[in-house]
Amino acid sequence: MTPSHRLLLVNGPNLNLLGTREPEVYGHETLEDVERLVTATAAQSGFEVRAVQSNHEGVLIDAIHAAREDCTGIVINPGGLTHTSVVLRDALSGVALPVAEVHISDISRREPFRQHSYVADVALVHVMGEGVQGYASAVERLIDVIAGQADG
Ligand code: CA2
Repeated sequence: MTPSHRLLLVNGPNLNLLGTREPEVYGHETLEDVERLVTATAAQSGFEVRAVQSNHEGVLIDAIHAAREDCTGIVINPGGLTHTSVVLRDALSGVALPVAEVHISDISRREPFRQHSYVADVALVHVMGEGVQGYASAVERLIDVIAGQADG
């Protein structure tokens, strides 16, 4: 598999708890379901996926840096780091890969502290409030962006 056919899927803190609590906000699907959905969606376009979830900011940053070597795009749900982390944002902007930011819930309609994203302006694709299915939309739209960059 060539580097041009791989996406990095990043899920931030607490997303390992998906499917265990707060189903009214985050649904019933688990992190494993998310990773399976993203892998299947990407495979339809010939992309493979490397998935990482961590509750530790530095682990996420190291995975993003490593993506420079062999990935052409990043799909990320930064979890709560969305609203706090300049260092995560700097890592994404530093690797200069196209980024899709996904949120299961619609953060624009939740508490005021969730309404700002440090990641938003380094991402080319934004999906929120579509539930877990939003990861599939994000993958499709990111692959369109990558295909557009390759063409032009
Ligand atoms: O809507 C999203 O996808 C979020 O990124 C999820 C984050 C939250 O901090 C963001 O504001 C929006 C939280 C992820 C925690 O997920 C849990 C899932 C089940 C049970 C507990 C936490």
